[in-house]
Amino acid sequence: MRGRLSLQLMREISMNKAFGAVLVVLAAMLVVLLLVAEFVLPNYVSRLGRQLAKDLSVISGDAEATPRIPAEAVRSNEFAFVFHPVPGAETTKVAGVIGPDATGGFLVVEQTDTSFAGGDLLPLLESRGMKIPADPHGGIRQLMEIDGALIGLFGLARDNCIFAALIDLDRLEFVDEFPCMDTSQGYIGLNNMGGGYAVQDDFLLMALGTGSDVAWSAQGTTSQDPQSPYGKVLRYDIVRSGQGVTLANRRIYSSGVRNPQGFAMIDGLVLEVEHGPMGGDEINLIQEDANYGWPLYSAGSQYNQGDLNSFAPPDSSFSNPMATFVPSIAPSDISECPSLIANRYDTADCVIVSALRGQSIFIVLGDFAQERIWSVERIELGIRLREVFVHDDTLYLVPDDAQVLRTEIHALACNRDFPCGRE
Ligand SMILES: [Ca+2]
Repeated sequence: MRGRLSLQLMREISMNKAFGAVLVVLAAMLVVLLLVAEFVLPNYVSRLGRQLAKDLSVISGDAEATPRIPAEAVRSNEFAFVFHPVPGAETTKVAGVIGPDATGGFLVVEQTDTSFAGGDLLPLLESRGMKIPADPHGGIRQLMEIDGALIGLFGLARDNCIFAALIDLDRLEFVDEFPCMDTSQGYIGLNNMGGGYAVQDDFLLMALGTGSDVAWSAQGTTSQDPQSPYGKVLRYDIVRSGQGVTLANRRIYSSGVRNPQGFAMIDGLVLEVEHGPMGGDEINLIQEDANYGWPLYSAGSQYNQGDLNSFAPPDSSFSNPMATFVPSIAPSDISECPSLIANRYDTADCVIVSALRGQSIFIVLGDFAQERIWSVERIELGIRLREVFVHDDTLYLVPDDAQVLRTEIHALACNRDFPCGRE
């Protein structure tokens, strides 16, 4: 009995030992798991993270020279954008960027530039009694390239007037000179002379801003004056000859624009972005004989909170914008989408809008022939952008006070037809 008891006791003790050993092993395993969780897994995760960051971060060594450029990938809903500053392609306040050429170089023309391929502009202006006014800011507002020929839209001054002119920068010759606006009649806004152009086979569409004050009433404005080329989209015939390219037969194509900033040609359609009043920045589909309303009909209000503009009821004689940005973004340019983005949204038309004040790019989708916009996605970059363009299917951005940015795009959204990570 006693022996049985002690055997039983020994069994129990042995079982307790075994149980204790199991506990020790379990505790040891737990410690190992905790150690793995504490040290190994994070390393593994961070290795993945580092790899992802490496894949999606700026590789160019020039990134530090322009610290405001996003150093890491900026994500939209379905894409990651990585920005590579282009060495040497510095910009401050550009009138236009041409390139890249075969060597990867860009021609960057600043609004203050006076020396071009054709020579120094100042003696030519002096010989005609003209100058580039410092206030309001004159100079080249838009660089246009037509079959390789470069033509600039300038804001110039003479006597008591300020006016716009087109100058061939290769031959340093005047192509067109626009009427004088009397500076004694109030503020003249050379900053409102705008820009934006589109080449369509044998003609050019070019926007010319109001140039005049941005008052709400028609008084003192030019956009609704059928005699004035200001506040209009102008059409020129492109004349090609052995001497190169020149422009002829200027006429008003459409009217009622305020301060146009850029054009994009999408499947033969011309889209324009312009600076409107506060809450009235627009995307317009540019059509012959259309009137875009300024200053009689527009969304938004004055920046000084003065008189409100008329936006209701719609006046059928004016064309509504395809979209208005509220709050204002100061759109600076508009471009076709690179194919990676365009293909992702292949049932939609696609453009990218850049913004100064908005410091963003916007992916805009819609049915443009029907003047319909379905979505506007804002991608904040935190830098003022003056131009956006696509060259060889690569998206380029032109910021203020920084280098031209080549944009690398990765698809984040994916499915069978649209694999992840395509560039
Ligand atoms: Ca308008």
